[in-house]
Amino acid sequence: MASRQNIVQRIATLREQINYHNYRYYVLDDPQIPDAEFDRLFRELQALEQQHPELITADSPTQRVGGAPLGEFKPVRHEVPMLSLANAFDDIEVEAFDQRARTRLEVEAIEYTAEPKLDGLAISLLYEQGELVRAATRGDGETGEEVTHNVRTIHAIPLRLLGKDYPGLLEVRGEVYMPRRGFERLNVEQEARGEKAFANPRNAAAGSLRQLDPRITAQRPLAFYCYGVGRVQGGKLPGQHLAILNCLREWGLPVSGEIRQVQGVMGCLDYYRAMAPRRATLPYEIDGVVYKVNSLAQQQALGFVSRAPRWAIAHKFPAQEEMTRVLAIDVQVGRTGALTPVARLEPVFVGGVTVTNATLHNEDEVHRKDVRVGDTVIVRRAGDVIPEVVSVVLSRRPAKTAVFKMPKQCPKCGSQVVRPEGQAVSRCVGGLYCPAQRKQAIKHFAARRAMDIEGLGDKLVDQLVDEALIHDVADLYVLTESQLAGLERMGDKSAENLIQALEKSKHTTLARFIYALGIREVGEATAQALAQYFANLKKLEQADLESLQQVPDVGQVVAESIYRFFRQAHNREVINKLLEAGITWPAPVATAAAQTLAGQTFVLTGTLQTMTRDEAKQRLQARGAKVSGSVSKKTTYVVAGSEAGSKLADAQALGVKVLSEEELLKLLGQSL
Ligand code: D41
Repeated sequence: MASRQNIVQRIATLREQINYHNYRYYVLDDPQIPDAEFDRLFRELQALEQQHPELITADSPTQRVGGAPLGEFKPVRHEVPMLSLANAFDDIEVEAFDQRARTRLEVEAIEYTAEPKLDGLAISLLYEQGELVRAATRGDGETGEEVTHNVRTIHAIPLRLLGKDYPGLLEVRGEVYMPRRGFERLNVEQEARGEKAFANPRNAAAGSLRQLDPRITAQRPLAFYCYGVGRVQGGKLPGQHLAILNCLREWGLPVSGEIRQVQGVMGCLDYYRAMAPRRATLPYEIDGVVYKVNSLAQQQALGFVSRAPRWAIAHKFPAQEEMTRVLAIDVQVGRTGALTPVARLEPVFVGGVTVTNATLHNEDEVHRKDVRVGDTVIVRRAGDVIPEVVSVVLSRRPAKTAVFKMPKQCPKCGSQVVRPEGQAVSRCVGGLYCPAQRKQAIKHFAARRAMDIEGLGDKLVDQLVDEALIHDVADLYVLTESQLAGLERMGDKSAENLIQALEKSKHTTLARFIYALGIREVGEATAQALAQYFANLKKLEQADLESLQQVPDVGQVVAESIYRFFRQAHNREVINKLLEAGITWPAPVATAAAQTLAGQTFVLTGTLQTMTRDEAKQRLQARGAKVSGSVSKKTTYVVAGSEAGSKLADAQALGVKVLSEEELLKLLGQSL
């Protein structure tokens, strides 16, 4: 058995190793061992501590989450006040800041540090003899709230400092933030739980630190960068800001890798201009950069005014969020018929551009945010993405507003709008007729595997529609050579060729024609199955949902899409025009089998020897039978193959006659 001395030693070694690897991972961003190895060390320590609870210390890496939820947050007075930062919104304000500082210091140029300004919340960490003993929010700078229990759960924050040469008492200051990816993941989880999504990473970070139950905070992807120190006793720190941060990093505290030493105000502005385009690609949100006088002696000489140092300033990026009013909510129709609600806004300057529209994504989004015409909303433009409405400022909602309703008719063509169950997107069923979908539909119609109209490329379709020479696919067949020859980049010869290609395309097959119609959910294979089953366009047009579902591989969704397509008068009109234009296909070769099984309903179960169930279904249907998925009193026969399951039992229970495969073949006029 291991001696107590050995166990004490092993626990100390494990803690040291875990702290070191945590440091490699969170501070240096350069892990040395795989996660699995780290987990192994961690579990070994956990096991030893469980066997020897008297050896557990508060700064052990296993002790990040512990204790019961708090009843309230205790106030903490900051002995050295946490100052605020003055803002500069343009170069001129930065130059004025530099000018004031140079005048006071009576120097030609000042050495600054430049660092990103994280959009999180400022906190203070108190280390005594290297051990984290207290964490507090900034509050009003004089008094904050104690959040030690929550801050301990943030893995980037060491519970114990590394090395030995840190001051006996060290107050570290920095920003707790939530990286973008963690924020996105958290919001997905929040919505899955039916809870409210956070409007931005800053709110998410603040909300996560303000939890009374640290177990909740522990599940939030929080991170931390330090940007300065407060109280320091029992040790000396260097005389430059950047050198101090480098010390903090060596003691295991995370410091941004983006901090630079720069010369004079030009150095500051260069840093700003280099950072601006990188803003969207950083793994965390920043709302500007911060310039600080590097020399502590100069900092001291400058002092502060009304709680803000004269030696530091935040140079803000243009705001990414602004408030404005919703003038209208329009619905746009996309290429595929998808309807997107868009908020028309009173023009507002956000993130460096004037925004007049913001997407509302889909019907559910509008209702979740409850955006209404007349509302004051917060709009956001992050990076280069499309501006979006973040939330409604409810306190500013005018008296009479109406809940948004998705139109029942397409705003472009008046066709029916449908939203399939379980889907977020509403669509116009206008298809061939809807102008928004027309170009797309015509391109599809002309495609090689559809009507195969040689020479009718995408650009030409765009031109023809834009010049109003065609409105639907049927118009293609009344185009004249002279109309075509008049188009840009179109010679007499190509016009003649296209007319010939159009003539040639009139001789097609029913399957190609059905595919060319561009019915949603109907690809080539389904078009072929439909052609084979119905053999005749009129029958397909008139088919009800039930008979559509009799076609192999056609389920409810596809059947509904086909059914709806043919219920649109416009679609039938276009089809008639096409037929009048002379589109033909050979009549079905095989004359339909005698409808010997008409009026009978079959259910197939188990494995058949001579054919698949799908083939059996097709052959039964070819003779006029219906094939159903479940057994009822209306079922004529259940055909049971080997390993037949519950359907066979259902048949026996309901007294439905059961057929063997041999008997089925006899009915089909064959033998085994
Ligand atoms: O990244 C930040 N949000 C940040 C905030 C930063 N990089 N540096 C900061 N420096 C200071 C001084 C100069 C006062 C030490 C700050 C803040 N203050 C600050 N954060 C919230 C209030 C003040």
